[in-house]
Amino acid sequence: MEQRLNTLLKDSFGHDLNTASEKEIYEALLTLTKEEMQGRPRIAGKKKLYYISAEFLIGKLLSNNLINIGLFDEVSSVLKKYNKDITEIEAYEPEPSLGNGGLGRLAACFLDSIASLDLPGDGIGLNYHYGLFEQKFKNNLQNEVKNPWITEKSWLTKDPEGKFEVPFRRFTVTSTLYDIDVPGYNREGVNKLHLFDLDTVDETLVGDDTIDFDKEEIEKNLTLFLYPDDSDDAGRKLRIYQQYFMVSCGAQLILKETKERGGDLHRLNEYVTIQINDTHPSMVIPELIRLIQIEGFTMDEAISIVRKTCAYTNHTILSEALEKWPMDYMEAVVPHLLPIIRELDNRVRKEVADPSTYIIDDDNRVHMAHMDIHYGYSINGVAALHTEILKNSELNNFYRLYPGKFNNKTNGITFRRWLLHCNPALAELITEKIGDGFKTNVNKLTKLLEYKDDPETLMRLGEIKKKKKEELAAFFKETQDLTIDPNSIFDVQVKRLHEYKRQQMNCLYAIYKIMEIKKGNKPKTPLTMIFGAKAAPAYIIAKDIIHLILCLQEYTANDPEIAPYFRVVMAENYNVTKAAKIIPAAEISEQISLASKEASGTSNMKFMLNGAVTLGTEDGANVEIKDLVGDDNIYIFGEKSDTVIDLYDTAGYCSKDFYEKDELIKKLVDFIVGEEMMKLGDKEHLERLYKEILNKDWFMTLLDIKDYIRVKEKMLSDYEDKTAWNKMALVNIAKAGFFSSDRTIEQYNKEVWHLK
Ligand code: 26V
Repeated sequence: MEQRLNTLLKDSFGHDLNTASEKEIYEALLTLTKEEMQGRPRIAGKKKLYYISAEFLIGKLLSNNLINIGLFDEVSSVLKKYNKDITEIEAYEPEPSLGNGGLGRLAACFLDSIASLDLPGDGIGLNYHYGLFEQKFKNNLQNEVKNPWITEKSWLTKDPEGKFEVPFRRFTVTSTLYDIDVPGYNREGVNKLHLFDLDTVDETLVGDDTIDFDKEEIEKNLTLFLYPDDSDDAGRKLRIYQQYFMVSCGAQLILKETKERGGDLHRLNEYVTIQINDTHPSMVIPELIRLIQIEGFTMDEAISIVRKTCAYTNHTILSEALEKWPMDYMEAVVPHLLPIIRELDNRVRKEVADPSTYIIDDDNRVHMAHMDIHYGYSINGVAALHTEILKNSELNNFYRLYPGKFNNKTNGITFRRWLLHCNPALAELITEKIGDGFKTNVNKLTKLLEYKDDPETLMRLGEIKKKKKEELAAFFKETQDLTIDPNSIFDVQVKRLHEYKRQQMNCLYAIYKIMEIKKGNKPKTPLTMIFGAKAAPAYIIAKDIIHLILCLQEYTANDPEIAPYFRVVMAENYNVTKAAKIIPAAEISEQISLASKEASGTSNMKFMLNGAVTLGTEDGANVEIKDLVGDDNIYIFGEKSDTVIDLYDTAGYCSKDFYEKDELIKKLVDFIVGEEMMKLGDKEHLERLYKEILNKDWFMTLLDIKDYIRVKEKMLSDYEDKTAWNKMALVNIAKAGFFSSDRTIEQYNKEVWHLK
């Protein structure tokens, strides 16, 4: 290894491990790891999975790839010999910006697990040059700038087999394909993540420090950004261009590979299964039907083949996130799909009496999820409660038509990244206590329960947490010049910014804490509230909430009565890399969505695995966490999903009533536009947020705020008994095995894909 690295360094830079810079060492390791993976066989089998997704939030890959191919320890010790640290070397790797939140990170965890279970399955997505935006804070506001992540040397490898013609209404483009190898943990073979792109994309369309660009020139802009602004017609059409490009390339690749493997297209479903990750790739259904007809099949045959091949995962019940594309937009972009979509709709109309399930609605919009459900063979939710809500309310009309198609696959996370890599000291302690069997069989983690009353183990858990808190404090100092106290309680909410996730409710708690300290009720142990979140650039209220958090950050840092006891901080540009630093340092995991709205959540699982205790509503996978750890090891508050669904059905929630009837609530909400905040913040933003909460509050913050405060206060007072706290942490770690994405993938394979 040492010699190989030295040779690589010599050949590329004329250096060796003594003289090379950290960046050069990074590049040499990148080359070495890529070579190693390229020498490995493709995972094969008669039937192959294609996981199509608009997002793959893969994060940095160096350490994780080294862990999976079994070279991490060797590389680390060679580097150590030269006084280098692999984490510092990895700092030179840019984080690919190919996703937004949980949906994209889930796709990445799934790829890791699919390869680790030795199942043949590739990802199909797009190679966005500037990805999602990079978040920058200025004047306590979020600014968005482009996020160039593709450097000359990267994990991408051009694949000459990836040239496909994709026809649009007015022109045809030819794709280029980049691949990233996906190695399994302790496995011989690799799968691939295929990222399609266009050679004609022109990065100079986007200036420095902005995300604006000319939306008209599709051949130049198609793969510049993930989720380009869709607040105008051109933006919405661009999204259709992107989606069609992705699925047309994907479908052509799938048919080509199937034929190469000697597969008979009549029985495509015996060779291929396609998992549609949310509705962004839904056009793969009509596109495959189109392509199969070109192969000489009738419409009837093509439909029947595709119906047995595609499966759909639903990730949200929020109606604004369930895509419905106007027919005239589709006509303008992909007119050749319309006869097929109309035919699919006509067949539904002939068979089904219920108009609410039609694919094309009265306003001439195509409901992508409806197409998936009628013409896919499986539909799944991502946590037990979410699937029940789909079956019993949100998609009940479909469930009654196709009860057998509905199934649950509770999400999971890869323990390689979210334990072994991000918290090696914790992994070591676990190994010392129960052996390393848990690395390949996560259920063995429950053996840790034998140590739940062992003072030494509990103390060491506390020490590991403390170390991670110190590292995070140093990181905040270094990156944002923010001072936080590692002896304070770290209370963390990191996730996309959305009103249903209720970061604004957490802000109201911060205001409560400020008011209490001002009254003289100082906390025994200081508290640090840590946020991390990006808001969609056109989501005004979400950006107002960020503004409030940043104003609270400034206020708590500068008020001498508050600062020693309480701080609010917000990590800039929250991403996978930051998650790996923040989550292991967390003690309280905030999972406070309005019950019924968070399909699953996956950070809740990462926190649990790293020994944080959940403060949450009975929503998404929190419900399953609660069932596993028991009521004594989780803090639950708020109204349940049934009540919430009822309140929506009856329009029974009025935030103003809560505001007017409760003096405390009134004070908390008024603080947003009070003297302190107005001095630091922008009137327009703060007033808009204030009015939103007072007059609308669509996600019912004020419904749960009192119970939230009550339970959070109880949690903070329980923290004072460190041994009891560490015991809760231990139980959470021990019970986290269920949330391994290996378990999720095993279930997909057994119940949906049937690969090997
Ligand atoms: C997307 C958007 C985009 C435009 C603004 C409004 C809006 C609202 C919601 C969404 C969500 C899209 C789907 C999604 O990301 N779902 C997440 O999927 C995770 C993986 O299954 C799951 O853990 C999260 O609970 C779920 O929110």
